[in-house]
Amino acid sequence: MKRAFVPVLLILALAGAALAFVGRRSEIPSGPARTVVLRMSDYTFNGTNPTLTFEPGERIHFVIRNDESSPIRHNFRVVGLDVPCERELQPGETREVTVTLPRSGEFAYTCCTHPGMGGKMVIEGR
Ligand SMILES: [Cu+2]
Repeated sequence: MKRAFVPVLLILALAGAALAFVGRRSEIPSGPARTVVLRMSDYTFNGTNPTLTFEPGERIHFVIRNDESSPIRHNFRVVGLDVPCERELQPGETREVTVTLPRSGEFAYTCCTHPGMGGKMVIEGR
């Protein structure tokens, strides 16, 4: 009697965990963060200061690298998100920061040292 009971409980527990996981995935993209690489060179991000688009509530792992070939220092921030200016990056240095985005909105990413250097981040609803 006891021997049959334990596997049944185990199966029920596993099924419950699977359902909970599926339910969560349908609401918000979760799991590992998506990596977005931004290279700072010639006073731009990725050459063109592109508009970056994201999904609501997405988790993003930003990798910001100073790729200048001359001794120009840069400093990354996102206005309106919890990504403030930090210490300046020397050429070759990298800063990594992970954020969970809100459900909607538009934000500006920029270099604290060079205010004209930067672009837009747009969260696209469905
Ligand atoms: Cu800069």
